[in-house]
Amino acid sequence: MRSLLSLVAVFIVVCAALPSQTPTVYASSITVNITNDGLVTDGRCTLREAIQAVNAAWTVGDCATGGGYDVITLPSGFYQLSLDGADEENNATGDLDIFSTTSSVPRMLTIRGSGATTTIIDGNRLDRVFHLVGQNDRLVLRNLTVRNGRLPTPSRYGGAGVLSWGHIELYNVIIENNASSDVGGGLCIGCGASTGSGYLENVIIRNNTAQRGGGIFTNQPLTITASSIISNSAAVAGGAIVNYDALALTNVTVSANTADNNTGGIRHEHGSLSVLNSTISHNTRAGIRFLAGATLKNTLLASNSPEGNCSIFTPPTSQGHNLSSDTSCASAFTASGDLNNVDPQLGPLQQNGGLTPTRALPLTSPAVNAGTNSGCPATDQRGIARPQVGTCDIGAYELVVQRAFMPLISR
Ligand SMILES: [Ca+2]
Ligand SMILES: [Ca+2]
Ligand SMILES: [Ca+2]
Repeated sequence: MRSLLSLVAVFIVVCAALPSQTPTVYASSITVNITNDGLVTDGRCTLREAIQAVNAAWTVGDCATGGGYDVITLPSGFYQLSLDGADEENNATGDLDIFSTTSSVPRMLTIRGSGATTTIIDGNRLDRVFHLVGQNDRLVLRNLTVRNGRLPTPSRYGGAGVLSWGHIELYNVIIENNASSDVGGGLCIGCGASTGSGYLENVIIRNNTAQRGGGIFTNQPLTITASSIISNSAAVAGGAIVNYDALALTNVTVSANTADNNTGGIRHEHGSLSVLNSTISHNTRAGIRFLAGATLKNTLLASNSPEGNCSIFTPPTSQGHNLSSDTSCASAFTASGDLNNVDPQLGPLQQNGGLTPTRALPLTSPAVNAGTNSGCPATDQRGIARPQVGTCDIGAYELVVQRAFMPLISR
């Protein structure tokens, strides 16, 4: 026993000595083998038991022992939560609470599905779905869908799909059909705690609803790349996103979001906003409401109405080569390469290759080859290499010009 205790002590010292917040100690891999919800010793390992094993850093139910840098593997299937209950952080009922206490030693959990369309975690409209509670911890979700979380009363902090009080990373994830009666329909970073941060890559946030921030509400740093925030709605403002901290978008499509009061697209309330090679289009009210400092480059805003593409209270800084389909951005889009009142001829929101929906540019679009290569990302939202034909396009989509096939004519 003493040797075990000293081993544990050594482990803790080693962890504490690690320089970054990335734990490198690999502890265990837990494979869930039943789609049911529950905490019952019955020979099968549920998702809730697997998370409990990670939280306890020990054996719980019928799952492998957790602790350290854990990986939970979720085979393809429909995982529907069924233990009703709310406002508790111990993973007993309702939302799946990850790292229920805050530890001074950062921990990390990866939950890995088999694919965004094949591993589905359904909240059954009982409570939110995932809650990262540990403020120093990291949760990585890969290759899965989070849907049908529901927060019927504002006391539940917001974030009906996912609420993060620590650092969260999403890769190839769909967050859809979640409903918050407060803020953050799909995702909330820092709601109720003002801690945490987020990174999203190849993520689709769609059909989520809230009072403010239908898709996302964040009061902490958030970086989004190669993702689509689409068809979300807010009863008040910020159909796609409400931001209060440092928000950075690269190769992101924000489209078809709605708000009843103002700003169907992005309501930038406070902090900083950086937008690079993104497409903000076809949102109701306004595309972006600028209430704090922002920078835009190679970014396309189109058909946001009736308030226009830009709703300017604090003027944003153009870093050049932005395009607006109307004149609402003209006071700010005065840098080199900026285009105002120009129709980009966007295609419909659909799968155009890659993992997320986009709006394509036709060859005749004035956005094609109108960006700057300076600071242009290496690929577009779909993963197509940039630049094509020598110059980056404006927006999240880079047009690949196909050479016409010239048939050999035999004489
Ligand atoms: Ca909770
Ligand atoms: Ca819970
Ligand atoms: Ca190009």
